[in-house]
Amino acid sequence: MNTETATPKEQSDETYSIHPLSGAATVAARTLSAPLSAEINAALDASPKGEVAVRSLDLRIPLLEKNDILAERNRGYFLGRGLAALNLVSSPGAGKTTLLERTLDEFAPQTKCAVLVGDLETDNDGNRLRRPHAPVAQITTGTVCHLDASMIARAAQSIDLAGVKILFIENVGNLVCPASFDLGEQVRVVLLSTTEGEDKPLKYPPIFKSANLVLLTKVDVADALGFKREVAVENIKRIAPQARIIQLSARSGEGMADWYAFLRTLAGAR
Ligand SMILES: Nc1nc2c(ncn2[C@@H]2O[C@H](COP(=O)(O)OP(=O)(O)OP(=O)(O)O)[C@@H](O)[C@H]2O)c(=O)[nH]1
Ligand SMILES: [Mg+2]
Repeated sequence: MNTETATPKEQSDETYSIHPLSGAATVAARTLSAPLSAEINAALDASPKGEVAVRSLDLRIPLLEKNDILAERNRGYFLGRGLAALNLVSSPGAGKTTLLERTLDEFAPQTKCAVLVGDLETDNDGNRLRRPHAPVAQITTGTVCHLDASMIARAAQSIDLAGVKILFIENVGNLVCPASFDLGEQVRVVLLSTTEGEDKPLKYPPIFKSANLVLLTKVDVADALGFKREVAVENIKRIAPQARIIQLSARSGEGMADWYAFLRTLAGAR
């Protein structure tokens, strides 16, 4: 039973909300994105209704570029703090939270980690991840099918990042939408589970093309499912030759040492 007291849900004028569940920030962090965000939002408000989606703004910042600008600010902020941010993306249920639960138990006691986790509704994943030694905040997006850079900027300020070397961002379970949204991460990790079939890299290429690392998860049940690991690896290599591949199971522990070695290298490089 976690003895920490959850802080009240943060009020927001946005449609999403952020709930620091453990390791909440005790002092207000410096504002990360508000000034730029306000400037861009003012320009958006000033634009005639319906036009913003199809033409450049006066600032010559198309709509999606707003996210990219905020993502670059996040990246600089994370680098400046000496932490590595990983964006974990996958279809629903590929095993993101289970992997992070085990990682927080086995890896985070030596190397301080924090987690921002996104879901449309519920604090379930955030509560699964709550540990006394790891700050965790849940972002509930409402109807939005992905996290974006402004959500991450606000959520990162809601927890105490002092001493944190690795910041995990568990994205909303979705193999399509998160591909277009840079969060300011250093490493994009795409999870493909054995329960999904070997062909997913071929059918959903954008997300795999954007990966730095692909984790083939739930390998403990591969044989029972008739899942052909070598075919999946071949498909990943075809679509994402740039990505490193690690096969693992957060249940049996197979491959977890490779994952931790990857994280250790990342943390050591900060
Ligand atoms: N056999 C097996 N099952 C696993 C493994 N990892 C996760 N699972 C199971 O897969 C289901 C989904 O796992 P989660 O960790 O909740 O998946 P998720 O990607 O966080 O799901 P969303 O956040 O809803 O997208 C759960 O029933 C887990 O117990 C694994 O390595 N092996
Ligand atoms: Mg999850």
